[in-house]
Amino acid sequence: MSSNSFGKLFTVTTFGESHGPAIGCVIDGCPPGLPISAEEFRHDLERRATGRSRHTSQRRESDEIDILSGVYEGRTTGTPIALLIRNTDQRSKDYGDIAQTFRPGHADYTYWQKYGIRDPRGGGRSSARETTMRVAAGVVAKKWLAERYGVRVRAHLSQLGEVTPRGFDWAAVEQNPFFWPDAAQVPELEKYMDALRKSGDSVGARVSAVAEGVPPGWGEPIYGKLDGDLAAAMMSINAVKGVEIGDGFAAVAQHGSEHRDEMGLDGFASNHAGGILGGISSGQPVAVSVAFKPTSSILIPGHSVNLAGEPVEVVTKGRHDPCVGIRATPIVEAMLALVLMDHALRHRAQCGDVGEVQPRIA
Ligand code: EPS
Repeated sequence: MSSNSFGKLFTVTTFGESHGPAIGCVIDGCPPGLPISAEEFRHDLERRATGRSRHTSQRRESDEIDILSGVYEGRTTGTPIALLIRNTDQRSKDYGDIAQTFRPGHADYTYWQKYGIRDPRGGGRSSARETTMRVAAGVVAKKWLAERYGVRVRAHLSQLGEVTPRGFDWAAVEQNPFFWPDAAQVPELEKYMDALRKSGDSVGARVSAVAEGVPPGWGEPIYGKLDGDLAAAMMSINAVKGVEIGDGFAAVAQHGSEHRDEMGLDGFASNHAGGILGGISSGQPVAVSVAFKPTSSILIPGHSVNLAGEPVEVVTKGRHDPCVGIRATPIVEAMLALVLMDHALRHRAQCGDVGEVQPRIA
């Protein structure tokens, strides 16, 4: 299997399967001198992890990270940073039936068609378990972006099924298991998720992320546009079916007079563009939102075929997420940070001598 690496100058390669002995990543191209410790990964890994609330998969991994290389006396050395997490709570017998068939709506079928062999245990390489290492790499990127440029990357759930936030407060987001920006709605979401779980079904979600403090100039037209790379990064997350930058698909029904972000010497009057013009950051917050499909591993029986080419009924048992979008909030954040860090380094490499150009309005 190829294409397990991501980024041009800040490169992340992940490896490992959901029920294999370990998962890991190698981060190459990190500038030297960034202070980082194993402890610093804990917070974001916990935010993404399974088994931290009743609304997610109940698999319990400790997600203890081991820094194998690239860090000396608490600082990055500029050499590859290798990170490893051992899998400790695999329950492969849940996948006994699935090994012989294909879950409708799952990568089971396409992996089989492509490779002619697959590791069905926990979804193998197609499992959301892989996203653990994206979040780990994102910790490094977020820290470097914050220290070097003052960039702050945050995300929240912006839709769960049909439910949308009525109010908005960043302070609420980290105070509930849904990363939801309106604390008053949390009991409603709990009820919604409890009923969904009982029904054995799953539901989709939307995650919105913002990076504040991104300077103008990041992004490489034509084929390395910042929004193009963001779209690819977000689409590479398991279960993602749509990505919007700024107003995204709402722009279809807008007029130019409405969509354009008018400029004055004190800044932009709006941010319909999501902080990117012509594939280059404008200096406004970079805003991206991501659609997650309802997961296919559900208890509702569905039609499929088995390896013998016979029609079968599939029911997926095990410890699955009724809404994988909830845990995806830190993953979207991480992917945004990874793309920005890669582009920050790419911008420095080609245009580092350009310096600050006037007028600078945001
Ligand atoms: C997943 C199925 C479940 C989740 C897993 C993602 O795995 P299992 O059936 O082995 O419990 O727990 O998520 C993680 C382990 C994780 O760390 O994100 C899937 O099918 O994608």
